[in-house]
Amino acid sequence: MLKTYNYATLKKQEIDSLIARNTDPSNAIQEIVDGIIQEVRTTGDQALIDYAQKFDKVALNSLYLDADAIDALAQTIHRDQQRALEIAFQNIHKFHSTQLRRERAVETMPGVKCWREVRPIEKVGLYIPGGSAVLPSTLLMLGVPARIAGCKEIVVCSPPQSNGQINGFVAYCLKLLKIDRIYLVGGAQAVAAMAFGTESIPKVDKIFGPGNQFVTKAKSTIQSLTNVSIDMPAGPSEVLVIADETANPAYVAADLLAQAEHGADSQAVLVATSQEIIDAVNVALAEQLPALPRRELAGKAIENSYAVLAADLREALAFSNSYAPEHLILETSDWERHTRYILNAGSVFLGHLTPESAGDYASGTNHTLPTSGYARSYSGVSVDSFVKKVTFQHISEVGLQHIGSTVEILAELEGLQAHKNAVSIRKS
Ligand code: HSO
Ligand code: ZN
Repeated sequence: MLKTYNYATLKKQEIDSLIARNTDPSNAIQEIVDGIIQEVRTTGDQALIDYAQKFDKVALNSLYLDADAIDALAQTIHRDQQRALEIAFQNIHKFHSTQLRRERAVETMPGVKCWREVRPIEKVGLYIPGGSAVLPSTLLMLGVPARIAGCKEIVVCSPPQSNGQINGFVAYCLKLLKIDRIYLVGGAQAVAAMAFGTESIPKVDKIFGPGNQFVTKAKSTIQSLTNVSIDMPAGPSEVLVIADETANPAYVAADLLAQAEHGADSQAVLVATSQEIIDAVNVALAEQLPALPRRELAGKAIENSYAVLAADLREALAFSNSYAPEHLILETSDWERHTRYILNAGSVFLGHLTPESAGDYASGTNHTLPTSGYARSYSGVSVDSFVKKVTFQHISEVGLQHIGSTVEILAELEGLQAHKNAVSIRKS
């Protein structure tokens, strides 16, 4: 049963506490992560082998699997599973390949030409979680845009299974992406290894990928210790479903549970335009939850979630914009008129036949998205995340005549004589 709040009677403070999520108030995680980072930084590969023993319960001979090992593992999965991964790969590729656009040069004044060119980030590190569910789809979501961007070196880390291998689905995705090595390192230690480099693992320029609280904390920590950047601060996954009287309660419940099964700390929020809808969704949740293999996790997540009763779709969207969900599903026949009011969301699913699962795997959009309210200011991962845009300019003789005196005056008013000279010397 979802706890229910009535939007009309909520005070600002209550809304603030409802939308707050994912904090580490005791700093306990930070302390553990700091220790791991320090250890990897000072003892490199040895620390990674020790942590594999401690956390993954495996004695590693080598910290990576090579192309032959990946090939062999990739062949262990069924043909229909290979096909499904190929279709997902193709759709993600199709959608992301339009994101590399060339911009036009701009002549800001006669003879003064400015433009931007796209350059790949040379070395990127992709973290593929192992934990309670192995997510080969995440490898596609990160690897495809990295390939399209043209990144030279793609370093992939994922925790080893107890047999010292990785799963066959991840192996098959590596083959689709033409990546011929995977490092068997998980957790905060993987992030530290890619940030500082070890004997085996190359240091990268940017680290991508979701993970548990330790991985997330490590990503935010290494930013202040190195010049390595990260895709975005990522917390537990979340969905907000908006439902009106046209919604099918069984579909709504299925979408909430698809989110809830990610982990006990996931949030699945329902915003509905009547109490009857909330009641019907609760009934459907009670029907569907017990049949799920991951019912324990999903049940806990549902307990930590809630429903909000809104007067209409506009009010529902106002709450959603404050919450800034990673995923927003609009389960209404009337979605078309409302999309323009969506301000803060990572990825949006429209109508009754568009489950989040489609975007999680195969429709083409990326599933690496801002959580914990960061959708207010961050976009999800795309080809943009794997490139820089470098500005260029060229000034001709005519251009220098046009812009010269403006620069001279501005340099002078800032008291920077050498700046002024750099122009004057060219004019005479
Ligand atoms: N919903 C997750 C992505 C995912 N779901 C992977 C299934 N596999 C975060 O967007
Ligand atoms: Zn998912």
